[in-house]
Amino acid sequence: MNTRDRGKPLQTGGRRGIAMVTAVMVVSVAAGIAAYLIVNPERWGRQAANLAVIAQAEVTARAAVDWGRQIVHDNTMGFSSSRIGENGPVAIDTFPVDDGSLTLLLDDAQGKFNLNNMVKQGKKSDRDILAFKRLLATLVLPTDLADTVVDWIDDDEQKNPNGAESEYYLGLKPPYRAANRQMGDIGELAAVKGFKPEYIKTLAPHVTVLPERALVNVNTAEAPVVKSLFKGMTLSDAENFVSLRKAVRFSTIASVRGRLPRSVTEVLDDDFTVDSKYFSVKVVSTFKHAKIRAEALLRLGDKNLWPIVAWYRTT
Ligand SMILES: [Ca+2]
Ligand SMILES: [Ca+2]
Repeated sequence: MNTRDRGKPLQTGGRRGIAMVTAVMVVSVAAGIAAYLIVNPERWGRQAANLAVIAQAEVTARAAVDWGRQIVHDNTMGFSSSRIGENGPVAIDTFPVDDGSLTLLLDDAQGKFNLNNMVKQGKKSDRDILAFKRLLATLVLPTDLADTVVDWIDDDEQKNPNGAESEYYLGLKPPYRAANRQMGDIGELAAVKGFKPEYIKTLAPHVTVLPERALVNVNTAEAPVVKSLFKGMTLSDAENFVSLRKAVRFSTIASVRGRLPRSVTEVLDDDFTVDSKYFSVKVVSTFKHAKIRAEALLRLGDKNLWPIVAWYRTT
């Protein structure tokens, strides 16, 4: 018998041993549950009822998101004179449902600067980086933060002059690596070099992360973000621009170009958009004593269909 043959019975015996231990553990756990049910039937019943209530609140939250999809669909089909987000978020407050209520808040998701735009196909996009630096400057934040975000997102490990790649993050306690992929949540900024909590607090109302390159919609962006899109634009210019569009929305890129101040001399068609395909929906679902908070990102696709849910999460 060679070494390999000699090993087989031992391995089989080892598996049997593991199976025995597993079986004993399963029986022990089952016996523990049975004993708990016998000793605490009322408590078990309350816990089961609690889970059922929470599940119902969750189902209602998901139904509310579907309601939001329908509203976005109807709105973007042109049944309304203005798009969601152009006059602020659309709110449906405490709509009653059986044994509970739900609250819905719908908004345009492209009225903020999309941090993921700064990297195109894994490589940095200088024009978008400059736009973000202008936004940081307007908010009186260090412009170097743009370089660290770009390194966090780009797919290489080559550090930008003021950036940081895994070499830096691996020196932290606890160590971790640069994501080297698109950001999935704005909360990731807390892991990026240089982002103090107060910086994130200042920046958060003006930035977002969308799952693809998605331009800022100038019909919904606030003045600091509008200013960041156009080199040479002052904050006062941007505030005038926002006042103007509140009276009449911009329906074409050309109509925006015609309304820009003379100080803005260079504009490309893919610097901004006048229509959005991403919308956010926030839901609060209450059923009996359970409350679920959820949010979802909706993306328009086929205009005849409801938007798809890009992601859904409870918060
Ligand atoms: Ca990188
Ligand atoms: Ca890099």
